Amino acid sequence: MVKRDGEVLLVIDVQNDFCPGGRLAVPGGHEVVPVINRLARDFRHVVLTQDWHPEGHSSFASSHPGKTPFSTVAMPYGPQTLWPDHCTWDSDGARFHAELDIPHAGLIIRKGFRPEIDSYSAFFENDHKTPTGLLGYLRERQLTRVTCVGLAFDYCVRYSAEDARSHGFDTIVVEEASRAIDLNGTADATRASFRDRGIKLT
Ligand code: VGL
Ligand code: ZN
Repeated sequence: MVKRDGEVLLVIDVQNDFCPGGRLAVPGGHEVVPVINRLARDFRHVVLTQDWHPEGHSSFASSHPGKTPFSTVAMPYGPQTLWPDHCTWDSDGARFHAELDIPHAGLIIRKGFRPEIDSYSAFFENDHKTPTGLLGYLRERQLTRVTCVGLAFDYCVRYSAEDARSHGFDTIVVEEASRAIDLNGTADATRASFRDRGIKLT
């Protein structure tokens, strides 16, 4: 059933590096692809995001001598988890999964391209201030209900959904179309946060 005009599907970071074989593989990450392809057919409006980092990005453990992936460092904007190098712009790992098939997607938002700041949310970078432009796009297009899917459930999907909700969008996350990294309990913490904020989990 085709959704009404105010609805948008936000497809987060379905990129090779987040799928098995990639540099920051999310368990079962590739399994979301057919689910999202099917879901997308019901939406007139689809936005894709792409994690898009320069070489030597400050979120990479390799940029911090002596640090290992999945540890935390203090950044000017707050604590930052360090990751293996991933989604370096124009690399194969940064490309969308080859089977992602959403030709009618109207916008691709790239995020994390500033060397000194990471961006989980599709709306704001990790300082919670630097905008990606998505908020203005959705408002100008009069899209008021956001359905979030993709990778990873407990990072980029979580922060995108939370920002959508806190800016007044009716917000839904389809768990079957998402997979978690789950670093020490982050998947459960995400479900609890969604409950507290009125984000619907289906
Ligand atoms: C993501 C960690 C680092 C994500 C992106 O897409 O969830 N996670 N960069
Ligand atoms: Zn990243």
